[in-house]
Amino acid sequence: MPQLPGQYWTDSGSAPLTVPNDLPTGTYYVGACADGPEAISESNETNNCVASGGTISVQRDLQVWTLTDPVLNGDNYDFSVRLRNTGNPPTVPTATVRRGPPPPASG
Ligand SMILES: [Ca+2]
Ligand SMILES: [Ca+2]
Repeated sequence: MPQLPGQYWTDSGSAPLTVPNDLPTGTYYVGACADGPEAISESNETNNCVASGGTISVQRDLQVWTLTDPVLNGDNYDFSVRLRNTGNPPTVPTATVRRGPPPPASG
């Protein structure tokens, strides 16, 4: 719909915001830009973007919560691992099985 001079265009509602897993931890804001693709030539290109007043905190903390000892079962070892994200945003953790000496104790 074409915008007449001085008219407002409103888009409201709720949209999911997916935080990429590789986004470093930190504090972020949400920005909105008119003419986001910068496809429209304007008399003032410097007033197109606004940042949210509130911020999003990205503070993931994935942990191995429990790990059972491996039990030989035929040619395989069975074990169980339980992972936990104690931070935010929602993150689907993945477990990696490694062999070798145990890692140094933490803390
Ligand atoms: Ca523009
Ligand atoms: Ca503008």
